[in-house]
Amino acid sequence: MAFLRAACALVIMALAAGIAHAGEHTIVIHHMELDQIEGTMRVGDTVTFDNQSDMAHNLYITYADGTVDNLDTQVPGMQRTVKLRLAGPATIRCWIHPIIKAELEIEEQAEPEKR
Ligand SMILES: [Cu+2]
Repeated sequence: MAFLRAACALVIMALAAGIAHAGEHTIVIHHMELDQIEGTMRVGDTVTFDNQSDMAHNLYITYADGTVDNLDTQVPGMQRTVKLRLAGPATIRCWIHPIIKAELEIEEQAEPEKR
């Protein structure tokens, strides 16, 4: 019985950890560059781009399979949010300013072991 309760507690803890893994990240857009990307990005995480520059941007993210999520135009002061949907290397770029480019590595969702 005690074993069963312990196993149950483990499952609940694992579930809670899984929920906690759906992280939220914010990346500030400066004049012509993005903030450094920090922390581990995982599938299911949301990334909010905060345009603190004085010009409009239109970011898009290209996933490992070549598919694209377009964030549409964001004028100064506007935030746009994207939910990461595929693991692997990805690239963030701006349609308007090809000089803006950031690489990121998206990890699988709810990976139990930590590096
Ligand atoms: Cu731009």
